[in-house]
Amino acid sequence: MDSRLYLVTGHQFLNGRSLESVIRAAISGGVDCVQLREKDFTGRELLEAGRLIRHITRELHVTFIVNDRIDVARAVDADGVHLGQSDLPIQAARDILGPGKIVGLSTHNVQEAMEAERLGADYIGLGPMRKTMTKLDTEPVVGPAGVKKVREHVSLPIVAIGGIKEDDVAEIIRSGASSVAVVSAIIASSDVEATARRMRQLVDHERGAQ
Ligand code: TZP
Ligand code: MG
Repeated sequence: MDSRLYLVTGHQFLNGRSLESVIRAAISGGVDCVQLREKDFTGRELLEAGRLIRHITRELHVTFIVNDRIDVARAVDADGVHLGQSDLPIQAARDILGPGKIVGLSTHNVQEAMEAERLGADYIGLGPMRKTMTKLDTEPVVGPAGVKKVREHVSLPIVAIGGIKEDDVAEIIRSGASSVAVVSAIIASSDVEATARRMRQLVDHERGAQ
């Protein structure tokens, strides 16, 4: 899992644009991993969106991850799943998905991050970086300082998430994150491709300097 700019879906930000057009524009700008995360979709809606994203990401050679739903990930042959602390354990996901699939875990502190590494996660999500209106039931803000602390204890890829805007990217990557995950900053942008391109360039610039 060597993502640099990770897009998480949020249909509430589409504003009349199609999911397909927004995802294609984001990938053109430099998104290299797409996560399907739609908490209020039915199973059928998830399956339909998952098939669409699988089609696009396969064509464009981008990683495709499904949030929470291991069954949907398997049904659409996603590259992996992203699990929360209360979802099925990592090993159960591996048992269901079979070999070669990516399993990411949401973490919020050093202890959860170290446990994720011990349990064999492929990467960790870490957040929130800032307060965000996209997810209201978040843990306390971790911020770039939290990334730095976690980086001192784990060698897994760290995908920072939560309230990240363009101006935050450089500091977060400098603090030791491998990638930034974004919902609203890219999906709600009036120029998705240009925003993604600038964010990707910021990540590339800082990672090149590491
Ligand atoms: N997990 C922690 S914060 C968050 C998720 C899914 C939402 C991030 O959305 P945004 O719009 O990038 O703040
Ligand atoms: Mg979850």
